[in-house]
Amino acid sequence: MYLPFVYLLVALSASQLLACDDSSDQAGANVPTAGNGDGDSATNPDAPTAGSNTDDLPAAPCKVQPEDFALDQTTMSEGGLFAVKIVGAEPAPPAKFDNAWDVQIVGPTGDPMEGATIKEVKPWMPAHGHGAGYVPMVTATEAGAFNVDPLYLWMSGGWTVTFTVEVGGQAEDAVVDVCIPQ
Ligand SMILES: [Cu+2]
Repeated sequence: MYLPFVYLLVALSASQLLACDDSSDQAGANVPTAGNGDGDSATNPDAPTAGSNTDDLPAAPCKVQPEDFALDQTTMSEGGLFAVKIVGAEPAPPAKFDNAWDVQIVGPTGDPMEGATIKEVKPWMPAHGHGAGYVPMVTATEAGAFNVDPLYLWMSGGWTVTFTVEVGGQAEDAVVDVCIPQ
């Protein structure tokens, strides 16, 4: 009974160490996603690895199209508490690899919500079950306004970028769909 469990632990630890090494080589200051407390991160191929052949993976379908992306587009949170408004994007529309966004957390009036804080920004490719490899850094620029960098969308296809935001002691998610072209 014990041996397989021990082997699993060793395998998980080794994969986390490898993920950390990979990420620190590529982007000094950024914290790798593996080991940030997501229970499933150790078992997901979260970061691209050198020499991995992503051509073998099935295409990740897009819910939206690249040309649907527009600055000032808003995405409502799941319970209607707030919306994420993308007021700046580099590049626009989003492209493969590095992206950076300026967002506002807006209320029903469309104005930035002063007390809003972003708890987490999580890029995810649902079709393949992996993330971006780097935890985006969130920097408050004004009340209710934030810079998010990097959004490392390293594969073409459909991604979600989930914003977990707290306003007045309540937290909700808003899920922004992105399509990265070839
Ligand atoms: Cu993928």
